[in-house]
Amino acid sequence: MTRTLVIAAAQMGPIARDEPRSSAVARMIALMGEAAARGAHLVVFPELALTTFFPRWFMDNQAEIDAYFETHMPSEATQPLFDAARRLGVGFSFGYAEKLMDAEGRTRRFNTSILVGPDGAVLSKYRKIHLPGHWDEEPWRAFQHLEKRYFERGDLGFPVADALGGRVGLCICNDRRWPETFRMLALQRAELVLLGYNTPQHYPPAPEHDHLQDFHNHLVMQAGAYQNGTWVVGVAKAGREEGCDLIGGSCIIAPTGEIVAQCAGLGDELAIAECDLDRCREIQDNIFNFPAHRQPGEYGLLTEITPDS
Ligand code: ING
Repeated sequence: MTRTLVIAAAQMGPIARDEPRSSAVARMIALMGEAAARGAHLVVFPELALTTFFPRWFMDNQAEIDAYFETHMPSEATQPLFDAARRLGVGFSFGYAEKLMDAEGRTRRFNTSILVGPDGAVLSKYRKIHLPGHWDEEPWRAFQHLEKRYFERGDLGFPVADALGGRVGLCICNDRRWPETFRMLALQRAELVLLGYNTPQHYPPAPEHDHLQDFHNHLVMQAGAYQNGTWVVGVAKAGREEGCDLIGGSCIIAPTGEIVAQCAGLGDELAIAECDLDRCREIQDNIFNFPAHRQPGEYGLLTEITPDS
């Protein structure tokens, strides 16, 4: 009996600044229904899937910023998505802006992703650790990237959950560019890594790399998959969103690093593949058999905290 999951990468096109959550959720339910009809067990949605990518604008009115955050999950707006998943019997993951009051009474804000089982139970939660961009308004940029201003660094580590018959890890967008992310998940025996992203075609600090964004997107996810022997599902919020072109390229990647399914457009679109979780063994028992070949005693620098690390 193989542990094969039919997984759908559920890419979403642009979400307008004034698009209500109910509209984004309706689009997600439509994608989920089509995925279930095509046999999917798991549907993966993008980062910050409920609203437009608001870190592209400088805001200093906290109430205006907080309008993009969820204070409960499921919330009134997302309850229909949880209900649809339960009705269809599918698991799903998606990203959203999370706002909470902690035990000390402090307000916390994170760029968050959750994995929800077919029964509607939240099986895993991750808060984005690698926050790209900058803190202050930088008017020279065609658009801002203020994740460091609007979110705190995640405080849940890199979680791997027993879910859907396998070991499932979560990360978000910029995390995929850092090899440590995939290695942290693989060292906890991840077999499947789910991530969403909002990635502009234009990268203001290095516009000479704009034509490389799609290449870098797949490069880092394919490397992460192969070097750790995990399946990787990367899902875009894509298209021209409030004048900012976001790349697509949502895909499902095998533990060999091969892309086995990919979205072709920049709108709401599914890419579906049968993912045999046991195929991780081909890599994790051989070329990247950590106990046999990895040399952590030589890697001390990797976790040293120095001014230039
Ligand atoms: N977006 C981008 C990402 O890491 C970025 C930020 C774009 C970094 C291009 C470097 C180059 O895909 C988010 N949301 O992290």
